[in-house]
Amino acid sequence: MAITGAMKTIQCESPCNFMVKSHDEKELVEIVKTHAKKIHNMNMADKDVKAMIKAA
Ligand SMILES: [Cu+2]
Repeated sequence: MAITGAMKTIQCESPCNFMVKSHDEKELVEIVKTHAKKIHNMNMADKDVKAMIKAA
């Protein structure tokens, strides 16, 4: 079983304060894209989401 890299987080810039944490960047991107669409009616590109990723 391999743990790849450090924990990564994304926090929503809007006042909603939505926050996701994962080791899996792909999973992170999917969760944030779904959130952006559902809550903010925003279509985000993968690269836009990746630009928001921070190491936890
Ligand atoms: Cu949000």
